[in-house]
Amino acid sequence: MSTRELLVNRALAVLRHNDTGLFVKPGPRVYPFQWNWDSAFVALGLARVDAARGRQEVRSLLRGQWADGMVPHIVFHPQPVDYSPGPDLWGSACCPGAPDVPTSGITQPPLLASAVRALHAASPDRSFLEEVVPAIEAWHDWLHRERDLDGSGLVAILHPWESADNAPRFDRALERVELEEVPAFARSDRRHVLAAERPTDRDYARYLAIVGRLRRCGYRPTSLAEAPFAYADLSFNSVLAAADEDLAWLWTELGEDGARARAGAVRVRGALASRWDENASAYKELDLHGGEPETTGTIGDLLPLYAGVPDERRTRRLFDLALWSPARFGPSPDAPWPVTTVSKASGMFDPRRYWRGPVWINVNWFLLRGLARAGLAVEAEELRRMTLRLVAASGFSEYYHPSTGEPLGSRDFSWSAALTLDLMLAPP
Ligand code: 2M8
Repeated sequence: MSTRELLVNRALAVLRHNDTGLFVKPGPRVYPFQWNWDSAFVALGLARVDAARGRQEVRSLLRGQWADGMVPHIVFHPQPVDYSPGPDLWGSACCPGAPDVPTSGITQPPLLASAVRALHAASPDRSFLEEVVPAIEAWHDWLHRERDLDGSGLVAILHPWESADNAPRFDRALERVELEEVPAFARSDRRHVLAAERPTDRDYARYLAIVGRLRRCGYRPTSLAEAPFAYADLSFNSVLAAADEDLAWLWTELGEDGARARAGAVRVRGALASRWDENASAYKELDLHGGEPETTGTIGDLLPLYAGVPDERRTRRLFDLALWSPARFGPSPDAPWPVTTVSKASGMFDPRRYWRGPVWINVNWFLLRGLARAGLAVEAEELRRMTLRLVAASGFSEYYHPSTGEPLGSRDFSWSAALTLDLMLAPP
């Protein structure tokens, strides 16, 4: 068997092992329920090998959709596991419009339309589109309506769990969260992953305080000002812009014009473009309760690349001076595995701790897709090659140490396996 076939088989084995029959768990022990964007990544990978199973993944995620359109970040399908903080924290059963199955009350980057596009392109199925496209449109409408940021085109996230949990860009906003109402909590993640590779208890106290505040208003604050945490996250918005385009494409497959989704994409992309910072060669994030837009030294500052936002000149600059810069996110003699999720020039860079520095396969996937889309084919191919070398050497881990390539976090992580299938079988 060739090395290539071996890697494909190993990736398939991880997905099979994590498959509960109803959905694919993000990781075998740390993450035993259905997470939103994890399932979208899984469906993207399955599009390359088993589109029918990919469609099932989408259907089971949509069972968690709320009446107002939100697709939650976790769907707690009944599982015989001990996971904390779990469904009791969220209390979704008491919220108007929540589905029968318990879920969280917040959402995650809306990658689903892009996954459904990949499934349909690989294996067209009109009746599946008729079933899921209106549901996905309802979710996008909800985002543009409920999370609208002053008509700017951007949407806000209301919890770090809606994006890259403990990324340093959220630190200041989290500091302002009041702690009085934190319920007692246990952390099941600690049983499986070293504390040094996970968010701190201090972070968790704030995550739970935000949930407590949001829960009291049924997770639907009357305004963003009322939310304890509100952030114009560029990663989330970039995924939304690309997914709005993909949703418009899906509508055209159904013989409709997809005008609403297409207009959404134009608005988000325009707003992202206006965040360009020429000096930093990156885009500016915004903490809604805390001042002016600014670059944060986290990989989120570069994610508009995925949505095709920078023109050729800006893409070149972003690549040379930020993404591939050895002093910032790119490979360097000390940290040869790209791409770090926090700039090495930042005082916050921590090569082991979750979203504060390690390499993530999904981030590399977003970036190399963006490079390919912008016409930097050689650069995209280099990042693809190095990403595949990393998984071949270290397995399908949740994240990796940028110096040693050492696997960190959950082992046998589904989206790392699924995106490997996509990178090997459908290179951009
Ligand atoms: C991580 O988030 C969960 C909480 O939702 C956790 O830290 O326990 C994040 O990486 C998130 O993006 C991901 O969807 C989830 C499951 O892989 O894990």
